[in-house]
Amino acid sequence: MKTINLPEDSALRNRSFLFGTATSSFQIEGAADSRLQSIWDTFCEQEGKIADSSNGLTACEHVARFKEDVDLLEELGVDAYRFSISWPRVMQQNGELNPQGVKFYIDLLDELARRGIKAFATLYHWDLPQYLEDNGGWLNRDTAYAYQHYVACIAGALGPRVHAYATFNEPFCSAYLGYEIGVHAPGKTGRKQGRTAAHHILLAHGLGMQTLREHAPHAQHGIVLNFTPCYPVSESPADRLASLYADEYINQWYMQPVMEGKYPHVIEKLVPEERPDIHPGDMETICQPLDFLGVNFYTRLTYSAPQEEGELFSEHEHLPPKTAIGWEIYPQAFYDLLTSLHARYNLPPIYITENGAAMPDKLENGEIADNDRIDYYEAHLLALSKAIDAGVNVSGYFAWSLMDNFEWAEGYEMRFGLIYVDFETQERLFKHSAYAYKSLLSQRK
Ligand code: IFM
Repeated sequence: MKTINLPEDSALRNRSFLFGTATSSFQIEGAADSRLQSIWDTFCEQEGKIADSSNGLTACEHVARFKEDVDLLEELGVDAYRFSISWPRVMQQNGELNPQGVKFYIDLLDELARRGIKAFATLYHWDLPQYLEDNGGWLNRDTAYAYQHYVACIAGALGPRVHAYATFNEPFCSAYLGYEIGVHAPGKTGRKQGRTAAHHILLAHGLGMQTLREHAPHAQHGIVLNFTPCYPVSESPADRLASLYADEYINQWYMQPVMEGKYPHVIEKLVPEERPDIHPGDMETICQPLDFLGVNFYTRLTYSAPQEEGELFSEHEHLPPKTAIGWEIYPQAFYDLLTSLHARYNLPPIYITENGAAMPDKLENGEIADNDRIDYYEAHLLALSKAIDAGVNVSGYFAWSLMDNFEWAEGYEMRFGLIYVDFETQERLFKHSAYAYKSLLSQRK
């Protein structure tokens, strides 16, 4: 069986470097009848939004099978598990906790603790309660305060069980994909909407950080941002400028406010009506000290000068080689990203909170020989190892994902798991990549 090979002296071969796997609530939990409706339930009900017309009602039945899933984590030998808390599962519409939902997470956390696995909980991984969306969702500033209330309630209820909290997972996806180009829930479009949603989510992050410091002082707190590094297609000044604007619009729009309390210069390129409404004090609230920065990395994109009036850049198709979801495999960008963030910002310790690949897995003779995924992991872990050698402070790495799950607009067609899930029978099966990950983890010194 293929293995993941790293140099003998790699920092990743040291036991002090934390390894884990990641999931999120809507993608795995199922048990939709015991929680409020979320914006993703509503989105899935609309025709043509999800590639295989599926939904998250059942998913991986994780609520019913969480003990079995924690067994799998233990068998993999991970140090930590990153999951998300479903706001619509733990809160009721009247603003009070839902005891049944809270009990599920307490049971999960206690089970993880029994196996010595650290819990990394994300407080928002895209499943906004639908009743809040009915009031404007992230376009409504009040949602940031509703989020703060939810954070205070759940952090208090879970007590000292959580090792690290992330306020948000990938605000770019919620704001841009959900409110600007409409390919994710709630499916709204328009630049003003996208920028407004981003601002309110960032505001909620800042409020959430303040609340976590008060209600969960024992834990580490941070945020998880996704980065798609931007490269110019040529060295021409126009292409380089376009690529810079793309980076500011897609990546730094979230990073710079969180780290430095300001939006990147590209905001000045937007007409005033497209800019978010920033109230006095907002940027200071957003810029809270972080215990860690979560970095999600999958791929890069290339850019050239805009073709049309009003555009800032022109984005190109992914180049080969690609994963099953069509994203370029370019591990050099992972190294470039980490070293450039390190050079530019005064960073807290980083966790790589997601990295992985959808591959065209084939179940043959009861096995999935996903050598392509093993190659992906090896190349990216190597890039990470080199970035650490170059001085970047990275404390841990989470593979996305523990198991195949509901891949948003792609439904169940894209499989990112180390563990295969048969969605008919809910049987779980270690892929060869899971054995390779397990072997890498067990050989640490
Ligand atoms: O499945 C998603 C996850 O929910 C957020 N980050 C990217 C993954 C792969 O698309």
